[in-house]
Amino acid sequence: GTLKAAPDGTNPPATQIGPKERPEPSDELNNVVALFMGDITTLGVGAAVNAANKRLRGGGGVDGAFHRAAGPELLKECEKHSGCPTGDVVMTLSFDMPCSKIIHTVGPVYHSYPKDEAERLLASCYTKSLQLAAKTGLRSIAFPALSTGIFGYPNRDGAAVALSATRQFLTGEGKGTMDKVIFTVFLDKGKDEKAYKELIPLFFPPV
Ligand code: AR6
Repeated sequence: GTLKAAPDGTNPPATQIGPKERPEPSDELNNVVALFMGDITTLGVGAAVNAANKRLRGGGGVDGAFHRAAGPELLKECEKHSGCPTGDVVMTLSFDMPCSKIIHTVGPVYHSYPKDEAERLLASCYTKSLQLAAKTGLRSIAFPALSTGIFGYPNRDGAAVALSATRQFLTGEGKGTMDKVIFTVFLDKGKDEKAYKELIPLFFPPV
């Protein structure tokens, strides 16, 4: 949670790691947030969030895993949509997957935006996914580490954005809407696991 001053001492750091002030500890909130190491497509949650691309036509990474797990019907349903802008969300059926719905969201390609814009777009993916799940009456949601794979968002910064947006939602407009918000880190990525294990207690401090 320490902030490094910019080398010239003027600019604020582009990405704040950890909240500005220690948030109010809450058992109720802490019980909502969970970390899962493994394949997101196996989870029987209300909404499983896919890290898609703007065309919504499948791809590699976790997107490939969603399409393999859901089956070919998913691509057919995605083809009904003209696409999805960066920072936005589209909901589809889940077909052969155990979750109730899939929320496809498109994270920013990290190097295509100024840092603060990339951060705003990534936060929007988390916030809009939570809003859409809540609006649909789904009380649990699982996220992959959006944008941190092929799209190149730094793992630790990405985790901070995810946790910050989630805390803001759960303590504000989304109060009481979610039983579980699960952050999944994939087996081959020790980096995300480390980032979430360090940052969860900063954004959701133990009581
Ligand atoms: N379960 C959970 N997490 C996973 C899984 C899985 N089965 N598979 C990978 N991850 P990425 P992005 C993690 O690259 O950076 C696609 O081509 C992975 O380790 O899937 O948002 C799309 O079509 C990483 O931590 O998504 C887009 O074009 C995280 O999921 C583009 O990639 C996200 O990595 C999106 O890139």
